[in-house]
Amino acid sequence: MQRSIALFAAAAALAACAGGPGRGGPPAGEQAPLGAAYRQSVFLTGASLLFVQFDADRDYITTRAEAQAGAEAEWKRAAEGAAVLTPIQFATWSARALGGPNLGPYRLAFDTNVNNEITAAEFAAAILTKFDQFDADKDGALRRPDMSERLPEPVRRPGAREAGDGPPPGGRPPRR
Ligand SMILES: [Ca+2]
Ligand SMILES: [Ca+2]
Ligand SMILES: [Ca+2]
Repeated sequence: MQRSIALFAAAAALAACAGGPGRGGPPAGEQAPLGAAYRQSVFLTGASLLFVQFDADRDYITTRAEAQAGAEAEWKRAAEGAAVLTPIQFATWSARALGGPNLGPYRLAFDTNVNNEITAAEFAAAILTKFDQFDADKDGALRRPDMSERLPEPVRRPGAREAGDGPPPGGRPPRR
């Protein structure tokens, strides 16, 4: 008898933990968009690290002017006096500034003419292009929520089990 009570208590404690901090936190009206955001797999890339770094006056808002000045300063750090960045130099900078080659933005986003060299102009343009992508309301300012990105929605065809898995079952008639 004692034992089963103890087990029940442990199970209840586990269930409470599983509920997480969301329970009893913000009102339901505020919680709904957060839940939706999690379902849409929101993530941050190396670009957000840059724009946070470029927020020179630390007001949690990166203006386009701050981004431009930041890009110019970052170019000097990345190029270390060189006229262009080679792929190896870019990889070195990317590891330091962006957290590595897998977080993006990627080298080809900078090397727009694909000649294996990144110029100062290409470097700044790539950063400002990313700024403009993030700046959805086009007010020339990025706030932290603007910097999160979402995984693309998986393409689901009616009747298909998984994308690229062949024709949907029972869909088209067999080939003759
Ligand atoms: Ca700022
Ligand atoms: Ca180039
Ligand atoms: Ca904005």
